[in-house]
Amino acid sequence: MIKRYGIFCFFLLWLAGLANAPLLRASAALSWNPVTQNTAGGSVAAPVYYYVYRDTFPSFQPGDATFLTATTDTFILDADSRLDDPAKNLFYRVKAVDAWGNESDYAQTTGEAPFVLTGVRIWLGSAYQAEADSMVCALKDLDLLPFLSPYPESPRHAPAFAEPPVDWLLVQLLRPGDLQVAGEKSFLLQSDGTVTELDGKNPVLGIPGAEPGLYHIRIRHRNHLAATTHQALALNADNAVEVDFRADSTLYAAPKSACRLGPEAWGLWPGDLDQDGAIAVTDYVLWRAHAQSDALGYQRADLNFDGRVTTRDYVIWYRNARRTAP
Ligand SMILES: [Ca+2]
Ligand SMILES: [Ca+2]
Repeated sequence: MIKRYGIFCFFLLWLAGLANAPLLRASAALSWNPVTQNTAGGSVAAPVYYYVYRDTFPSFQPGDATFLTATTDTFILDADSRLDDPAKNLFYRVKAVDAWGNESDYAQTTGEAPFVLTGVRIWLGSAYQAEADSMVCALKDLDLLPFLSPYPESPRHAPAFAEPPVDWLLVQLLRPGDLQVAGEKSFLLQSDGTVTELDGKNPVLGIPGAEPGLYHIRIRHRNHLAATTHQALALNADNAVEVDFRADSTLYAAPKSACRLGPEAWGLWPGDLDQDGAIAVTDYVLWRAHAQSDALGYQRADLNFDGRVTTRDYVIWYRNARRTAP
């Protein structure tokens, strides 16, 4: 029988001056309460080892690829160079294993920044195919999707695509009231509408920078109209609250921001090339500027995702500009 242990974890980040280094280097101290008894109140077979796992996003899965160290101490000092990178946050998980191989649950994920978890499903208007009830994107087959996120607010880099996604998305948390961005992160959109981590599978999205609380979720795509949840949702760091924009138009804050794609399918309107929140003449101007070239590539004005900017993209803009006009 495997006995379970409870374990609690603490995290501290500080800047340490190295003797011969003129610059301050960041270090992270991670400590936890020792495990002394199992959940049935029995004693623990010493020695107890603590396994520490580390990665750059909060919803990472502990495993061989993320294993950092095993120790009988109840703390570690981490000096990974990524701690010095303001664009990256490191997160840690710890579990205890006793001499008999009994394991604790993982302590709650902790790290450089507070975070909340969510899950999002959504369709992109110009990629959705009603017959298949999924999205197709020629950019996948043409090998034109970049490994670097196109959103400078969250410049993530995917090492590789196991299965090419439809595109990159930016998930933002907006504070109720002033609607300012409290946290944002780039993720990948899969053809079934699921937004995932960079492995293309993990649907739990960790948004760093935000304490647990109430947030509107806004989904941004580089050439579609953004959508925001009508209601603020109570998000936390333990369970991912799921939002399915595909099935319910009442989820959208502005009724016109929900693009009807089928009897019960909703998604984002294609056409907001300049990302100003409207499909208007300024988007047409951008389209026209890019339509001068016959270049094949990952282009904002390519609304139908075939790799080129042509009149087919203009037709999509024209149709949607009329429908979404105020
Ligand atoms: Ca626009
Ligand atoms: Ca096109």
